[in-house]
Amino acid sequence: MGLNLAQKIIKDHLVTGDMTPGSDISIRIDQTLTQDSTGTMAYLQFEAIGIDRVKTKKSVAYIDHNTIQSGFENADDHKYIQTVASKYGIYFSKPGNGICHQVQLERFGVPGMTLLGSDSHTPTGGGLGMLAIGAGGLDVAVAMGGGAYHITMPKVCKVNLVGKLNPWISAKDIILEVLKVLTVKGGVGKVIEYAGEGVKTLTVPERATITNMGAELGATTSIFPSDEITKEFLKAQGRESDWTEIKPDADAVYDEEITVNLSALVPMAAQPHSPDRVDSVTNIGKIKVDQVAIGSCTNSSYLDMMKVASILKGKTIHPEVSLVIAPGSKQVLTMLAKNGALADMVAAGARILESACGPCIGMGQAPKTDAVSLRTFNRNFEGRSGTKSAQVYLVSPEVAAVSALTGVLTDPREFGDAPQIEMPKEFLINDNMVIAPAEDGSKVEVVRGPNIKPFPVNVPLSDVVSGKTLIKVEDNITTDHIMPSNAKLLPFRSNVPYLASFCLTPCDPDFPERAKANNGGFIIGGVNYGQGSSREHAALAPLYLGVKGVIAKSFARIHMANLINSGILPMTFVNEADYDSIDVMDELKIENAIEQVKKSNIIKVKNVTKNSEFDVEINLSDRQREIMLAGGLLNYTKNN
Ligand code: MIC
Ligand code: SF4
Repeated sequence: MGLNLAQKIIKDHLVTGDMTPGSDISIRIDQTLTQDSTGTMAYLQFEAIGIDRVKTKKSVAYIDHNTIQSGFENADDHKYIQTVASKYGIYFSKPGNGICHQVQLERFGVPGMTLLGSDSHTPTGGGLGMLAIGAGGLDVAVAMGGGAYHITMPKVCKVNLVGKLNPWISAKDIILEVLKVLTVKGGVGKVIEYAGEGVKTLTVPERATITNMGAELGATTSIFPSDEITKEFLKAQGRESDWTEIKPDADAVYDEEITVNLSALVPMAAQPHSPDRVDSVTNIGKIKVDQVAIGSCTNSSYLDMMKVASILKGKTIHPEVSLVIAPGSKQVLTMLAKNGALADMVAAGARILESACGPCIGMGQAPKTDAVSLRTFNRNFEGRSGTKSAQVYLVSPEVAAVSALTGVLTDPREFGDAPQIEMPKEFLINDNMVIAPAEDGSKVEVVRGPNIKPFPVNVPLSDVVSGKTLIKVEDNITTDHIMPSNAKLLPFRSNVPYLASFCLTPCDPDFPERAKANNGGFIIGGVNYGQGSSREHAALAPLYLGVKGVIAKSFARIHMANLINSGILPMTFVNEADYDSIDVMDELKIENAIEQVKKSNIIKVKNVTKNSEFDVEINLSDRQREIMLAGGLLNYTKNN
């Protein structure tokens, strides 16, 4: 039986386990990446593990999220990351060099390798034929130390691409279509593997847009084959020697399959407040637009920016629209500056931002009250823009640029001829903002500013786990709800005690106080609890507040792993109706917890207040059970 692409790379990297979907496997990690908002914590944890030098083929630390320096905090964290990187053998990408995923694709990604990143959009590397996975910082720290990465062997879902995109339709419309079909939980436990004739019609940056936003499906990762087009891209990046062909066997078998006809796609938008609320731009209609934001790791490549510049050239944006553009990397920005496209954008009225995440994570450019904001980004969760009442629509660069001119959501096919942009034969290569680590790390002094506070570490599991129900939330709660991120809070990513006082406040402003007053307790969640980002702060802040367990209808992959890594029990209802019987402030109790976590899949939970009992499932591997007993991955790693 032939292997598909994902299975081939997993097989090449398999350390333990067998490749039956659903079983626990561990794989060797070739490359890691961190960014600054998760990186500070990841490196503090790496230091706590106590290894002298990273053991990976290449590890890179990026500064791209916390770039607004309205106080000393972000700059302190940058300095910490720069020095810790130098000491332990990690390349350091300076602020201004670009968004981690864009730069990793351009300069470091290698087909067939594994990449683990402390950011949920790490699967961008799948556009190059990498097995690129997002994880919590502690998992990345362990991988940097040479530890294997543990996952559940995913199912592989083939997305068969047929036909060819029509003018004005772009890669963003493909992934929006896939999101419409599969929804934000449709990818959980799966790798999304793209195949079919349509693959050949897509450039590497277009493929990367698709694999990037595969994160919104909840997928373990997404991947394209590495073919002649990949080779051309790497050659243009001066890295032809990094290329190898990687494709599925001719008789490869898949667990699932869907077909997307590229020729039938139309311009799409994801409506507020979920990336899967997708409809065509024509169906949504000509709503008035206040802000247009172009950039983010989804759509900030040279190709995307050139399309935008060509649409804007010689025109002026609508008087009532604020247009902001953040090119994805220094490479992209320099090329735009040299060929005049940047001048066309500025002349049209665009506000140019540095090459960083920026408005995508609420780092500036929060829209006005009740604004309609069109964004080429990947997430439109409520409040993520920095303005709770804003209505964010996710669109392609084409829809964004044309709408910035007309002032209303516009189907670009009304606009005339689509821009024709060629992939450059040579990208402009200048890696002078990537600092190589010191040869001898022992001489490097790690600089720690006052913003860096010790992070919480759990204690081994106790035999009776009890506490109050502190909050009960609905389906699809995101990590942006659990641990909000914006220009005011991101500077405190290395200060969990401070962050904890904002934990879950978008759902209930009193949650942190209630948790403290009751010495912690339980969180009750709905379906897909913890979707979205990889931020382990969404587990560390609850840990700091004393949360002992989360009982949900189902979990998102990375968040569940982060809960386990923090020693917080993730439990799912055996009978979903039990969700309805629990009220906030009910006292819950698990007796004989150590024995139950060691041996059983089903655990009995007493609702002391209601004088009743219900069953929950803990779907844990043997290793995860040991991690739970030890009180988290750090304790477990130290013990072993
Ligand atoms: C995001 O897009 O939500 C982030 C900010 O990049 C996060 C990481 C973080 O919270 O620092 C992610 O996607 O993992
Ligand atoms: Fe940055 Fe946004 Fe991409 Fe997250 S999704 S890495 S915040 S650009």
